[in-house]
Amino acid sequence: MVEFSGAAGDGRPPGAEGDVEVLVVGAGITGIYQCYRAREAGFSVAVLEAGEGVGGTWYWNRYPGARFDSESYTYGYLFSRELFEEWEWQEHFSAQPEIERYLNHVVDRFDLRRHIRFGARVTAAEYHEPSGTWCVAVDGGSQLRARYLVAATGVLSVPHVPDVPGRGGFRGEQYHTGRWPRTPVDLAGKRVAVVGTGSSGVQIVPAIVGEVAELTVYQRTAHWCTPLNNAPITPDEQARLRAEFESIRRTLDTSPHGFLHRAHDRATFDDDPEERRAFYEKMWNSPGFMKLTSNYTDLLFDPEANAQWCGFIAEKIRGIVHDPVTAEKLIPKDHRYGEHRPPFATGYYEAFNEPHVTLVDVRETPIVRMTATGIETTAGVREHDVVIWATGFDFGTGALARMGIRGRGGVPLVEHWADGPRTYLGVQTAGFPNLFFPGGPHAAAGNNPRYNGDQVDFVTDLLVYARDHGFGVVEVDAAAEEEWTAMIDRNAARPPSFGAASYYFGANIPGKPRRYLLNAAGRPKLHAMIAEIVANDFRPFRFAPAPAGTGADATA
Ligand code: N01
Repeated sequence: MVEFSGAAGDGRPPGAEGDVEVLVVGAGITGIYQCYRAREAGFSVAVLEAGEGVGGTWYWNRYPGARFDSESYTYGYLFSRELFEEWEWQEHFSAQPEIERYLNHVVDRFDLRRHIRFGARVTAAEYHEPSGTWCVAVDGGSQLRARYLVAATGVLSVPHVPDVPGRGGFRGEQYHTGRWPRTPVDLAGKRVAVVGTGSSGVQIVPAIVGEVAELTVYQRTAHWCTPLNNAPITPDEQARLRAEFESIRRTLDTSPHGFLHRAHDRATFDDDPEERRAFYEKMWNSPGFMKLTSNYTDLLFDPEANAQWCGFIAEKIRGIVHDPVTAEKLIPKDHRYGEHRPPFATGYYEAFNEPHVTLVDVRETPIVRMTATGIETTAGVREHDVVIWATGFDFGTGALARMGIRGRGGVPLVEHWADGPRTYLGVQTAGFPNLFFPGGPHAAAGNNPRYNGDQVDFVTDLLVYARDHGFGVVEVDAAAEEEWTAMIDRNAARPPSFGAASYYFGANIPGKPRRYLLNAAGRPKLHAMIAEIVANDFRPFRFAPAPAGTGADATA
C-alpha cells in the first residue's frame, strides 16, 4: 500500500499535489481521445504517460517493419471530419513512423499536449472512500488526486519475455519488439536471432533480412501468415476517401468488427473446386483482414471449410519457400485459420529463401538456455550478436495488474480479478468506483480504435450524466458485472470457439488464469446495449453525490 503523505483532517485524501476531475493514464490512441472528449465536455483533465511521447502501443512498438494491418483510414480517428480530410495517409497500411507523426499531429491540432505529463509511470492508484476520489502515485514520488481515473493503458502494453535460463548472462544486445529503442539499432552485418513468429515476428523478419549477416528465426508455433498487400494511396484514392467520409464512418459503425470489408455471401462448398481456387486467389491478393472478414461465410464454423483455405495457404507456402523441409515447418499443423490471430506480412516466407536465414523449430529442438554468446537448443548452440524477442505481451490485463490499483476496502484489483477479468461493458468493475478502463479487457475483437472509441464516448457521457445530476461517485452494480462477464464467457465458448490456446485467453503467460480477454459479441451489439443503458438513465450504474467539500476539480 502506498503511504500518501500529509494530513487528511478535511475528509480529503492526504498528500495529493494536484487535483483533477479526470485523470487519464496512457497517451495512446484511446487515452488521447479520452483526453479530448473529457476536455470538450468541460472537465479538468490530465494525462500521465510513461513514455516520452504520445502513441502508446504505437510509441513503444517502433521495431523495423511495424505497421498497421487494418487500413490506415479505418484505424485513425473519425470524430473530426476536418482531421480526416487534412491527414493524407501515405499507405493503405501505414508504417509506425507515420502513425506516430499522425498521433502527434492530433495532439497538437487539438491542443492536448499541455494536459499530458510524459515520463510519468503510475505505480499505485488507490480509491479513497471518504472523498470518493483516486489517489495516484507516480514513479519518482509525485501524487495526484482525481475524481475519475481512466486507465487507457491498452491491451498490448506489457511485453512478455520468456524466462529462458541464462538470459541475463547473454553478452550481446537484446530487444523486445514492444520496447524498441528510439535511438537507431544497428543490425548491419550482425548475427541476429528473432524469437517468435506472431504478427510482430513476421513483420520484423522481412524488414531486417537485407541488412543482417545472419538471421535465425526461432519458431514455436507456425502461423497462417498471408500477404498484407499494402500499397501507397494514390491521389485519386485520397480524393475518394475524403468524399466518402460519412459513408466510411457509417460502414465502420455497422460492421461487426470495425472494418470496411464486405462479408461474402457464399459458403465454401457452394463453389466447385475451380471457383473456390479462383476465390482463394482473390482472397490471397486482397488487403489485410479481408481474408478473414470477406472469406467464405463458413470459414470459421465448418472445420472442412477451414481446412480447404488452410490447404490453399499451405500450397502457397510450398510454392514460395524453395527448401521443402523449411516450407513444411512453416505450415501450421496444430491449429486452424483464425484460431490464433492471423498475421499479415510482406515478404515473410520469401525471406527463408535467403542463404543467410535459418528457421529453428523449437518444438523439434527446444531452447535449453542462453549462453554468453548465443542460444542453445537441443540441437546445439547458435551464436548471436543480437536477440530480438518477438514473444508477445501479457495481453488484456497486464498493464492494469501492474498499476497497484486498490478499490473499496483496499481490495487489490489483481485479487478481484484473480480468476480473470470481470467487467461491465469492458469499462468498469464493481468495487472500484470512478475507475474506468476503455480499451482494456473485454474491449475489442476487431479494429481496436473503433471499439475503444465507443467505450470512451460511453464513459464520457456517463460522467457528464453524473455531473449534470449532481453526482460524483459512479459504480457499476455487481450483478450486472456478473451477467456481462458470463455473456463474454458464453460467447467465447460458442462456435467458432477459437483461441483457447492463444493469448486471447491468456494462454501465453505462465500461471495466468485462462479466461477470454476480448468481447466477441461485435460492435453493433455493443451499440445496442449502450443505447439501452443511456435510455435507462445509465442503469445498472449506481450514482451517489461526492462527499461534501471533496471535489477534485482544479484545472489541470
Ligand atoms: O505476439 P504474439 P506479437 N519460445 O503473442 C512466441 C498485435 N500486433 O507481438 O504461438 C519460443 O502474437 C509465440 O509462440 P506461440 C496483434 O494483435 C499487430 O507478435 O505462443 N517462442 C508466438 O509465435 C498481435 O496479435 C501488428 O507458440 C515463443 C510469438 O512468440 C499482437 O499484437 C503487429 C516463446 C508471440 O506472438 C501480438 O503480436 C504486431 C518461447 N518461450 C502486433 N514465447 C499489426 O500489424 C512466446 N513465443 C497491426
